Amino acid sequence: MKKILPILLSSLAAAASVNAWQDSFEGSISQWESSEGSSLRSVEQGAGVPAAAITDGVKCLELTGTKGHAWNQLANRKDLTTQIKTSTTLSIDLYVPQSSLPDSGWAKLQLRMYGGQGGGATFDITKDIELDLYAEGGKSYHVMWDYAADPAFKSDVYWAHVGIVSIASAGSMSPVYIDDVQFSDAHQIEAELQTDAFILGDEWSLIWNDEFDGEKGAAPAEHWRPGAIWRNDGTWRDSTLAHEEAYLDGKGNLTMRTRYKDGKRLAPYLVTSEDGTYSKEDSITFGPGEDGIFIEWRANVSQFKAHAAWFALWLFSDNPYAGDAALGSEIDVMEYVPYEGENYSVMSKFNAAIHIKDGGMNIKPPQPYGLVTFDETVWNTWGLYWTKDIQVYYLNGEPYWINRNKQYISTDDTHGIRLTVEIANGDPAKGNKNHWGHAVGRFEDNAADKLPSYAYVDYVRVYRKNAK
Ligand SMILES: [Ca+2]
Ligand SMILES: [Ca+2]
Repeated sequence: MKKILPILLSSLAAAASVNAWQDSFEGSISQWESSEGSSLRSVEQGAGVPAAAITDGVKCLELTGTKGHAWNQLANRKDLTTQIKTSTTLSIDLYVPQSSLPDSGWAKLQLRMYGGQGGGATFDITKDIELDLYAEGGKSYHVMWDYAADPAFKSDVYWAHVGIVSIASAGSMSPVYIDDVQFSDAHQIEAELQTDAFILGDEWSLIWNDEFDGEKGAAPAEHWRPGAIWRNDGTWRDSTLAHEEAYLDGKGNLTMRTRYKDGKRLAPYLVTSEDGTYSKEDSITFGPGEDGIFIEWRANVSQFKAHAAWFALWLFSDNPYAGDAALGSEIDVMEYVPYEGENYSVMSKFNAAIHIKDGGMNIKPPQPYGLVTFDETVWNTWGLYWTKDIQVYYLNGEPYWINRNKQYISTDDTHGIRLTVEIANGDPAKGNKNHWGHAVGRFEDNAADKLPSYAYVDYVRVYRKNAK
């Protein structure tokens, strides 16, 4: 017990302050520096300031640029080295009046962070915020930047600065407003969410599950339907939809097999809903509801080693990428993309992400490249705790991603659960790389010990927090 106690105490202390540092511009702004081409002032509610510019308290910071359309560092702050080194995430509220923007062309703001050990910077990283020129009157932007996940970020520095830069195709780009600047550590979390043990309490109920019990070789239950957003010929990317490649193993698991047979790359792709293609009666969908939900998958990819294929546990809306971006979000809890080359291996890593536009905007866990390390040789359990305000992603009961970025948290209940295998051969014109950037070659050229490949799922369980 003596050995455990200090760890327990330090984790409780960490949980006590989720947000390590905040400036809401209610007091002095003397630590914020203007540049040659900019000026700063604290402004108050009323006083001609757009109401949406103040998101915390009664004041915010107004940044005025004088350099026209050129690159312009509007503000800089030099006293946050410790916060930068010990946090992972910078969040900031921005408000940009439409009158500050060019009539056409483009404009963006940039968060900039740079630091070093001596005179020169050893890292200099930025996050772009593309501004909407056509938002009537102006627009608010709540920005979260997991800067520590940027591979170029270095925490072993003696100094580090944070700045705000404006760049536009024309116009003065001013004024713009900022409020509620926070540094936080994405690994810190409220005490009750530090493990997934809360689902065992009286406040939670199991509302849906599949334990995959049944006779060996039997098809999975009917609520697992074949993916339907496939081409008319039953193919998707380089795979052929093969529902019969998903079957029970007779020991309480679903087997998902992928193989090359008769010139086809067979892949099972199981969904509980699809793009409105299946009727409401034939679909099962989930979302955070009013009180929160927890979705849990137990799976094993130890026999899933074929390059050019990947296995995923995820959720997808029936109204994908349409209307309100958050309604269409794709929630990739776990994507296993086995690959090992001369230079690197991702055999022991999985990918996670949220996409709110197809092929476009996404966010990832705060690990480098968004990749989470795990033991791919054993069974693992993935969990998603999901309310309208937060998503916590668990691996074997420990959070690997805490997403508080509400822009990327869907609040609707239209998300079907998916267990999928997909295949994309390498493109000879691009060094045989697939769209993950891995030089996978062709699926059918995998060594004999990798084909067929198998992923196994022990269960999928969904819990809902009881209404108060
Ligand atoms: Ca404020
Ligand atoms: Ca089972």
